Amino acid sequence: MASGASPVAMESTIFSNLGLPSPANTEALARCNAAIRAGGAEPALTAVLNGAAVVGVEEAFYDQICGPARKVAERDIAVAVAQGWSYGATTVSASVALAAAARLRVFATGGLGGVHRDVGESMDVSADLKALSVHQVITVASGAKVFLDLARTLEFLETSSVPVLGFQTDEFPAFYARSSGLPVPHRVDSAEEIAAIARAHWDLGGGGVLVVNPVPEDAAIESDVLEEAVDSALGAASDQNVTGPAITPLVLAEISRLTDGASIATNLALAESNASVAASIAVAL
Ligand code: PSU
Ligand code: MN
Repeated sequence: MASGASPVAMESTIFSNLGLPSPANTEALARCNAAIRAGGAEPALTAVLNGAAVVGVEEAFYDQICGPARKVAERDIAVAVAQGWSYGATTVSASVALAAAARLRVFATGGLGGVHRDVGESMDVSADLKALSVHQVITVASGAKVFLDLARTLEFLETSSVPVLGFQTDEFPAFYARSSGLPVPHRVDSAEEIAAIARAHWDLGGGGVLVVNPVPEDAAIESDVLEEAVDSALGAASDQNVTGPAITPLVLAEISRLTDGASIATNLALAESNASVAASIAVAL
């Protein structure tokens, strides 16, 4: 930052054993880094490593990043630091909090956490949504993860006063699929437009801005195939009585099994595309 680089923050959960299987996780990290650098920006991976909250993990730690982790949401950062966890993998909420603390303004991820479909019973709403409303960071994601309740996730973002900007799209993307049938409140077509909106939002004391970028067309999964996989993955989670933070890793792994690994290639492509869009926004800012 001192040398004038435009940093783009990233989370580590997606690259750990809680996100993508090996070796796809190593490939994902390399592709996201390359996409950010190709866009003229500088990657800043976040994690808790050996009790230190890090923004800008050095390459020497990549083996650790792509290995076994404990999941760290925003509220867990303090615990992981004080207890000296060897590897706490940051979720979106933790990454956005750390990015803001280090004065980084742009963050790229795959898919956001959000409102779970069984929210009526579980009250499970990801801390990602609250972090987005509080911290002055632009998050670029392919919407929220498709096994969530996307309509309620959008409602929650409205209640939290988070501007939701469709990047070159009129629809809220469905993570592995380009379309959810839900309109975005606003469409934007350039990085400069996003930078101007974020500056105006921050001038008014606003928090985060969400930019949603659909997965590239050639990597998208057909919506009907996806819905079937999601239904049976959620069924498996409920049969195994998995709840709380363990749900997301299990459901992602089940969808990968049910799509014969297709969802992994899709996840890599969308993360890379989001990294590239985030780089252009960081440069524009
Ligand atoms: N998107 C992915 N892979 C992931 C996640 C999102 O493509 O592993 C992770 C992110 O770290 C996100 C977290 O913040 O899942 C949400 O978990 P929860 O629903 O428990 O808040
Ligand atoms: Mn949750």
